[in-house]
Amino acid sequence: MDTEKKQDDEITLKPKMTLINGITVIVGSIIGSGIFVSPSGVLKNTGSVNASLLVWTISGIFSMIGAYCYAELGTMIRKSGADYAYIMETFGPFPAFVRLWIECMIVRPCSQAIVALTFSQYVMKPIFVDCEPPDNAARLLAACCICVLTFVNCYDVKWATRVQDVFTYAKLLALFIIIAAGIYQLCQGHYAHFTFTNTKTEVTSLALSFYSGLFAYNGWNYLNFIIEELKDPVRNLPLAIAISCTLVTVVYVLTNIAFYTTLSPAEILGSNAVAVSFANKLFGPLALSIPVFVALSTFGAVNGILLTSSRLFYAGACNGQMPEILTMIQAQRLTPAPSVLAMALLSMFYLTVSDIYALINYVGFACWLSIGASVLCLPWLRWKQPNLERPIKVNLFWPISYILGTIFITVVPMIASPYETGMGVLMILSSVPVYYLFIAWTNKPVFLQSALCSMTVFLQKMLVVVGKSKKAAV
Ligand code: LEU
Repeated sequence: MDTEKKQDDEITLKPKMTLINGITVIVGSIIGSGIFVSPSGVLKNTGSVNASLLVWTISGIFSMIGAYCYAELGTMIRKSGADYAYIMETFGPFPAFVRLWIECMIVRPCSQAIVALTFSQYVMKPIFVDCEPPDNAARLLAACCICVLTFVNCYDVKWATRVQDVFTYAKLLALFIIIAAGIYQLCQGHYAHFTFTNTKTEVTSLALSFYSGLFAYNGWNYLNFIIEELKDPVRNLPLAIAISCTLVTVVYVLTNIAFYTTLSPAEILGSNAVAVSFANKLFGPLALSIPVFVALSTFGAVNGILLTSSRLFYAGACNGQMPEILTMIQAQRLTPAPSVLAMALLSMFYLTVSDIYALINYVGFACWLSIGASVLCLPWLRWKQPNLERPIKVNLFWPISYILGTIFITVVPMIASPYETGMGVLMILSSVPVYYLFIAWTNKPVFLQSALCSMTVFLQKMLVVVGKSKKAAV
């Protein structure tokens, strides 16, 4: 009885998410803007339609292999923060901090800003039919989208997962409509574009085509970030991963096939909103529904990124590698409000950067490299800690294949574009002074410690948040 009461009093994130919520978190995070904008990026670098379809299929399989490895890691190390927790457990605090830094400070907020911008551009498309929407208006609307979702995520985890569910169904519906139209087109004999003509053979462009494809599949590891909130994770995590990754791969490949039944390679290359061009050709007056669906899709993806990324901040703070305020949970709503707000503020900061697409290129290779490093934890832990309980044990063939794939997609572009790589390396290196100043330096002068402490208390009062198990102190 006492224990129950103790459990009741403890302020912590509760496992509220079911299998279906888990699937929608993954599918809803993966499907965002990529399937609507990446087809041109993939085609540009492969040269032919059939080679593009192969890249889309292989990217899906590659993501599935990664996700399968993450199922072993996630059920073995059941901690929020995923990659960060695995690297911490395997390689220690410094590499884990570097991973946390790249992901929290650059990759996630940048991706969120990009997806939010795609949202606002599609929302405004029906108003600005013949021209590009004004840049500032797009950024402002993207900020509004982030603010609304920040409120939802601070208010109730249930609401956040409900938003995720509804928008996932909406985006799947949009893709199913496109696929059905594609099947109809195929039955009418429209398959003239499916050839290998003009396929590029340079290794570099092949690697770059995978960058575009993999961006669209990115998000398959997001459920691992919030595993502490998933009910029965040993059963639900692997099931959710398997169902979502298969679904997304099939849907993405079929959607691309549908695009190519109707649009020529030249038309795809010339369009930065492929789905809209497709709909304009086939759906007549109903074409307007597609930008609406794309807007819904990206809105849901922003929610997925916010929901999962805030837990990364939270996990980092719980390990003493982020400010203490981020470990705190809103006393009445039981949501990690400070982490959600931190993520939202950073994303809005990136909305003010003039060329955020360039920024994400700089860190693209770091992103895949660090996911590869997390997969490396799997064989490493098998070797170093063979007795850890592993509810799922994958064949070592899979992590090794994934790591080889990672080496290909990171090393080749590194050699081909040293400038982007240099910028990426600089961003990674910026974590070193931060680590030594704020984390490794433990005996800071008293005035600095008390200043940091008063700031935490001030923010704590402002946000009405408390640390884990400290309800009585409120
Ligand atoms: N896969 C997502 C998309 O296509 C992006 C990712 C960074 C969540 O928009």
